[in-house]
Amino acid sequence: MQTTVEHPVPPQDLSGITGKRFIYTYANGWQYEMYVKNAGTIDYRIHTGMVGGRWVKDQAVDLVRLDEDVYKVSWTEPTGTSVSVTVSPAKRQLHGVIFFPHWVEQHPERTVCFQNDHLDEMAKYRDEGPAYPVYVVPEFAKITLFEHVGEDDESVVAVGPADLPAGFADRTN
Ligand code: FER
Repeated sequence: MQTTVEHPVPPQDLSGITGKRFIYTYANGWQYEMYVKNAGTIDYRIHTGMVGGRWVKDQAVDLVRLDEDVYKVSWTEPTGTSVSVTVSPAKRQLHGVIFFPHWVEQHPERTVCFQNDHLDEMAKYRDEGPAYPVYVVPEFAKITLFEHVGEDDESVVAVGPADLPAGFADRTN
């Protein structure tokens, strides 16, 4: 069905992305893992890159289906970093745009932790800034692993990147 000015929202069947875990490597070499826990929440781990070692549970996101096999996940972190990721599961392709506040570019190591245990600290850093100039990182990525693990499973992302079995992020399918 075509969209119209009165009805601009295309069909929103999210079953192709909810309950999925995927691991991907951006063109700049940064390797990430996202678990779409449900239609409004992700857990994730950052395996390598500027903030490699960082991991987060229960990040609230906006998730939409743009088209057949195209989804967009967007959110703002407690650090002030904003992210918008477009995912094409069947094509195993992804495009992310990360908008880092200036303080994260200056001190990326401050955000490398299990963020849920440091929410007050992150909010303090965010409010101290400086926020500007924003460091924008737009990159394509290849999805190297994509699997259905089911929704709302707290065991999918339960430990930090450093505490995973050897080779965990290198598995492909
Ligand atoms: C991603 C890009 C960036 C992602 C998470 C981030 C889970 C988070 C960045 C940050 O807070 O430092 O693809 O996926």
